[in-house]
Amino acid sequence: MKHVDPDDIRMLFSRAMSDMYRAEVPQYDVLLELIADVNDETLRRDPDLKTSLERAGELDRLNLERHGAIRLGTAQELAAIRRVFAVMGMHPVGYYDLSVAGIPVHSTAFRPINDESLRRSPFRVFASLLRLELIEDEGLRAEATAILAARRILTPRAIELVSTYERQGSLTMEQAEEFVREALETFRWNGEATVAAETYNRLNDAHRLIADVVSFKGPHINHLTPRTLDIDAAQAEMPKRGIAPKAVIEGPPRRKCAILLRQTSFKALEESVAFKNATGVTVAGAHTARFGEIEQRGAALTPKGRKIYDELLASVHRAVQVGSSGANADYAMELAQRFETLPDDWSTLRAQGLAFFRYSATTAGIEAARRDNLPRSIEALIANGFLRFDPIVYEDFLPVSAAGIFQSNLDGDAQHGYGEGANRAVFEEALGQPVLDECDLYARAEKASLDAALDELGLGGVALKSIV
Ligand code: OOG
Ligand code: NI
Repeated sequence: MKHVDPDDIRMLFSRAMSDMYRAEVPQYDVLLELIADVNDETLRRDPDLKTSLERAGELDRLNLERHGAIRLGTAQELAAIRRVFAVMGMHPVGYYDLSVAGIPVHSTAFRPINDESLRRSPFRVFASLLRLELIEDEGLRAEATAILAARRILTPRAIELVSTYERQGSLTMEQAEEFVREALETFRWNGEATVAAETYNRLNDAHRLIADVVSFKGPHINHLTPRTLDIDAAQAEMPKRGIAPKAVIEGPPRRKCAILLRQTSFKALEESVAFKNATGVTVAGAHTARFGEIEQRGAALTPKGRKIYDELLASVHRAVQVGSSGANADYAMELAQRFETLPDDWSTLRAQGLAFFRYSATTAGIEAARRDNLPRSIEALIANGFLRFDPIVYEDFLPVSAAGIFQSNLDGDAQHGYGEGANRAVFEEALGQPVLDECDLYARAEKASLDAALDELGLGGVALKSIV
């Protein structure tokens, strides 16, 4: 029997999620149209970009979503979801503590981890686990815990198919299609709250996010995020199409050499909810949680580069309070100015060891190798045009940006200060395995590309002067 590659299951799943979300959140459909228009216009203005995307096989999948996000209530749910995503070749990478930003969750990203899988379908899910221990009111905490303990977020058939996958090591096409249909049910919006309006209100008063996680049947997908080639243009275009964007674009400023991740979103929409009161009578209410986001990705930074990024960003945040009236233009200016100290050309970023790169042998290099005419250092190979390097795309998230995305959809909410800091060990125990280290993955991809390129040049195993 023919077995399906996890990459193909992920592709099926992300398409199904997209169709479902477009039907559920009409503004998201408008956002997708906007993105497609901005991308078309950017490609028209920049034929070189078009050629390079074409060469990389990126053009066809340009307007596909790159990520989504969910919020889970318990350790058991997180562990179960890990098994679901594993079927689709998505593994937990990175740990993000958001409690420092006043958000009672910690998170990871389930994503493909090798080059080929990322190329085929880069879809990933930012998954947060609610930290009930951060609810101060003991009674409310106990109530929320009991509500969550009673719910089952996976369908019985989804659980069976996950076990089948684990037993067989793969699924047949028929099983894969059924798995995607069943898994989709976990993330579907359901406007029937599992709690009374009165309970919802108390949870909501503790934190909007707590109400969002605890009051419903499962972890509804709360946004999907397509890729844009020009996030500044997309941000400017949103109000023109009746979409209210968040105040500022998160992440680094616009640069010649794009780094890490820039993101913006539109404000969550109010959706009607049916609450059931104690006597079984339905009461109409509303909930705001679901939104749309866009992202533009750049190069992955090394720990050294990332440290500089974090420090520069922190200095911007100290100087300008985002969200205070009139501060948005100041913020953008401050950000651009402070980041001027970070080199903005690929050669310097590489030479200083600030970003990760993928190396490849050039045609000239392969010809020179045939004539046995190659220098014996990486730097000289590059200088002679025998070895080329391209930035490795950042595939992960940024905690400060994620906090900004969360917060833009919790507006009106008082700032919460949660004293307790990160608790990675608790998160990993809930998950049932350690999260993978993103820097490790980039470093390995870089090394593998360099080894392969040197092999191609006949220099494999030859002692060379090192890269940086
Ligand atoms: C997740 C917010 C973070 C991102 O892209 O950084 C996020 C959420 O709202 O659940 O999606
Ligand atoms: Ni997001």
